[in-house]
Amino acid sequence: MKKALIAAFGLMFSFFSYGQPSASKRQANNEQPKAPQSDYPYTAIPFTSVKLNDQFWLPRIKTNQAITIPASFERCDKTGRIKNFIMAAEKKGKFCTTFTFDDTDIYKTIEGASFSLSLFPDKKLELFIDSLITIVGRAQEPDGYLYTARTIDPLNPPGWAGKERWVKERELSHELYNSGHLYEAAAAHFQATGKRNLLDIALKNADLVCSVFGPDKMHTAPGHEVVEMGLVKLYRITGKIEYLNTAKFFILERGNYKGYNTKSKDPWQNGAYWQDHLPVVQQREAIGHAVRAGYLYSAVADVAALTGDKKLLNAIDSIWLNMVGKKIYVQGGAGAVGAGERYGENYELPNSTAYNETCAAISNVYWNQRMFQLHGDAKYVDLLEKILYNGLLSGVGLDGKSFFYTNAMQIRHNFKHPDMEAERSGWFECSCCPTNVCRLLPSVPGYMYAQHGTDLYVNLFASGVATIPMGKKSLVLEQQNNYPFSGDLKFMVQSKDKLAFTMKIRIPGWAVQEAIPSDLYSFRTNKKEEIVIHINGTPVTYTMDKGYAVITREWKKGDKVEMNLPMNVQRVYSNDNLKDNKGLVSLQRGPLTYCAEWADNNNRTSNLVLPATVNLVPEFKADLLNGVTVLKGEAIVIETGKDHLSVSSHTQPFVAIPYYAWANRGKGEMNVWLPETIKDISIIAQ
Ligand code: FUB
Ligand code: ZN
Repeated sequence: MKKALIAAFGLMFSFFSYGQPSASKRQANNEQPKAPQSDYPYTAIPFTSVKLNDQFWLPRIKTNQAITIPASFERCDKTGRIKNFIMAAEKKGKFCTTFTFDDTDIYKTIEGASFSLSLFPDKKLELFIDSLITIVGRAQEPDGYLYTARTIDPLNPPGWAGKERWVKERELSHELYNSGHLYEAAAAHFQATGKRNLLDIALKNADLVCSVFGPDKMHTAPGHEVVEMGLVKLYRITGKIEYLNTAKFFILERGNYKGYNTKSKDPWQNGAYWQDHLPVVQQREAIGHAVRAGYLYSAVADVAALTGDKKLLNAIDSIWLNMVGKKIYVQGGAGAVGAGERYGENYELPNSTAYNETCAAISNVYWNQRMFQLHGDAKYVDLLEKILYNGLLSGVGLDGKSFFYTNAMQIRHNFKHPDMEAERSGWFECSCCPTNVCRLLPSVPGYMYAQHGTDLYVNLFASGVATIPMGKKSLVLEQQNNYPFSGDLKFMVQSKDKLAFTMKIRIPGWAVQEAIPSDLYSFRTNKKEEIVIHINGTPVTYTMDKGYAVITREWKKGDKVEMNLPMNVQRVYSNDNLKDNKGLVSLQRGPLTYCAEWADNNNRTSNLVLPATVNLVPEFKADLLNGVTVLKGEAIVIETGKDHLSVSSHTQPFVAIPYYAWANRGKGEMNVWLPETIKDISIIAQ
């Protein structure tokens, strides 16, 4: 299989060889980034400083490089996404894909490939990206405009593009969305390779965008946010203040459009679909299209950090509280409603039609990381971890080339709904999710550590070695564990210099009986177990600060910190306001949400009852789903008689698997939530 893919990759490479990097490509990094006036107080340690050797993330990151990224480039080619750029360069032909944002699949895959190159250098991949960048560059118009949907045939653009540049930006065109993903890709590529070929294309486009939009220029709130985040990244690289100003301008532009019907409840009519119903500083609720929302909230955090704008900070803090308290599924999925791919009302979290777009989970990881960087509080990392291991990771199959666009909470054999995917697909007509996965996975090690003065934050757990600057010296810190299946954690100082600093190790909420940092979900028991920390074999006293165990000392080579996070099987219940979950229980162990899948439960799960008295026992199965801990017990099965006139029940062995691993063994039923008792039996057809 691997050989075949490498061969396919070689073919693609020769196919694109006309686009070899031009001689004008400049290697030099001659931009002099200026330090911003203010910034995030908590600085993330870059993913390139963390070398994983764990059994969970490293294999996935490698699969991403070996399988997902080549498959994604191949699919961009086969579906005509690359042809669009070639036609735009030649100014002839007809835009040959469906969506005006299809260019972004190439940008996102380049971004993911660039991140991946930083971890695993690969000359062939680097050259292939260069050849693609040449094609992208040729499609750019002389003034920097880059949008194949219009450039191919400007007199006959597809309907969504609008007759003229930017006229449909607010509702449909995605011109600035395309720009945003270009900037993000360019930043990643420049940082990975030091090459300016994509960066120069992006800067030329950004200069155009900044010359068109602004207080004395064109006023439009971008229809699909992400350009704001992208501009911030270009600002960080170049120090050019216009990029930051334009990002802030776009954020403040929201809520100004006068054409909405403010009385309407319809999010397209009142502007909420685009988070455009109110000025951002007045917004208090996670609302509208969930991916757009996540990118907006991330950018608001960026701009608040970089400008010190307190009103933006207040808004983003309130929106976060609303999201975590009323609008997130137990596995970290967001965006409950399929019509508009959007957040529902408070506590509107239906299981049968849960939408939970993979991109929404990804955008939520970006947002929570930024919230942590603003506040240094472990609760944001608790949520990030929940999303990462569950609602996001379910979006990619174990094979690395099959994906979910929506992430279901339950699949029932006789319930069909257009949004409910029971099977993964290799690609989608709107293929934002697979290419977003490409770029998220290699950056996972970048969420593990952060610094604030002499405080080192250990946020995520995975075996590997991190090199972290400490003044003029460096700390080399090794983690050894078998997370997320075991809570046995070891942290070893490997650097030779003695270093005085404070280690702040996140004690996950789930380890101290907190299902989520709100009252939306809770565990059955409140009994907290004390978490004992040993240093070099001796228990130490420590204080807790914002969810972190705080240990200050002079650290020396060989120092070993050990702790054991309790990995009890937890029964999770919902807030009473969440009506869809009345009488239902879900299961969690460590950071993992579990589900029951047909393959382990006699082909059905929608007929299972899991009484509160059932003891669930974890068991590691090395040969199942690439190695998972399953939960075993006994469930009650409700069955209708063959005569269809009687009902009976019996017990049956019950197995739950980690939610992220479902739908890797064919199509069938799945439930995250199960009833604990039989309250009622419906005999009305559903
Ligand atoms: O509009 C661009 C992308 O397509 C969105 O982020 C996804 O939700 C999908 O609609
Ligand atoms: Zn998506």
